[in-house]
Amino acid sequence: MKVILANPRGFCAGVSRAVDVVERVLNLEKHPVYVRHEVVHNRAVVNDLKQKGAIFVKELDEVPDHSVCIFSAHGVSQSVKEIAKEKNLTIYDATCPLVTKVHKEVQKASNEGVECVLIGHKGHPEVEGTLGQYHNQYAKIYLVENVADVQKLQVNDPSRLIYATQTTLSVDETAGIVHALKQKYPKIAVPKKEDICYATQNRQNAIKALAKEVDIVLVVGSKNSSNSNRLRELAENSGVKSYLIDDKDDIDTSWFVDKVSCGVTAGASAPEYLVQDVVSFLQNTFNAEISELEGVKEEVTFPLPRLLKQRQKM
Ligand code: 10D
Ligand code: SF4
Repeated sequence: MKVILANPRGFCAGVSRAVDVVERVLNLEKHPVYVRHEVVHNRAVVNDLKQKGAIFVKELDEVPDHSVCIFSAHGVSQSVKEIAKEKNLTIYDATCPLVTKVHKEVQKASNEGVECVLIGHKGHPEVEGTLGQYHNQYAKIYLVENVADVQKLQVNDPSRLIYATQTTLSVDETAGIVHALKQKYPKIAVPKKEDICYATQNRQNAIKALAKEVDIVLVVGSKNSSNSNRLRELAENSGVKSYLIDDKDDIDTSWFVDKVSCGVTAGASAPEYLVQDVVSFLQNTFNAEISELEGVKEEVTFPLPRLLKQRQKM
């Protein structure tokens, strides 16, 4: 069998930074380190950080007052920040700067009383955080998940309207939703820079190229990882059977009957060592020959949160 790896795949700059933040804070702080929500949606990453001492919680009411706490890469609402202040928590904010960029657009709209349509998945923590940037007595933020939601939508003032999106959506599906919004609200303002981030876009382009070359695709990523699910869907939409796996132990060898080529990629929150484990498994089981597609080189990096930089100098 042939195994072809997608490129780019795996960790994006926001995830690398968030994991780095947790590791550095664990080394720096003498007190227990709480993390609000899985810092990134990956079981292996979370288990590894738990082993190193991080205490993961769903909400801040599980965190004692005056503690040290990290916000996950997906970001938090303004009300979560207020609770953190009331509880006198020391916060290291691992929100990806590209999520913060979307937060700022939404805050600006809120301050100006411009209504906002957010495209995203209901209940996802990034969406909760972004919705929670909008607080205006007279104007609203609306969440739409698909074109049907756009058709049902009723805004107060179609002449003063913007849209924003979750950063990890399907580029193609979102284009369809944006098209429907523009048809219904011709004056809707477009974000200055795309909200779907570079890493999402690149990994989706890479899996599209990969799906043309293979007859089964494995996506390494956890079930709650939005961007990883989008990769699996994209491969399926290209007509290739695709599976989302946490690691090599999820592989069922019956998937490979009559298959001669297998593509492997990883979501933005899945570490490369899990991909390499999958590759070794395929090599050992099917005597597979390994190659990798060419892809765009990613050179994006983000600075550490200010408080962490300050405290590391002390
Ligand atoms: O579910 P998801 O794709 O938004 O998050 P995950 O933690 O899997 O990947 C990193 C993406 C982030 C933090 C959202 F920008
Ligand atoms: Fe940031 Fe994009 Fe990675 Fe999300 S997927 S953490 S927005 S770089």
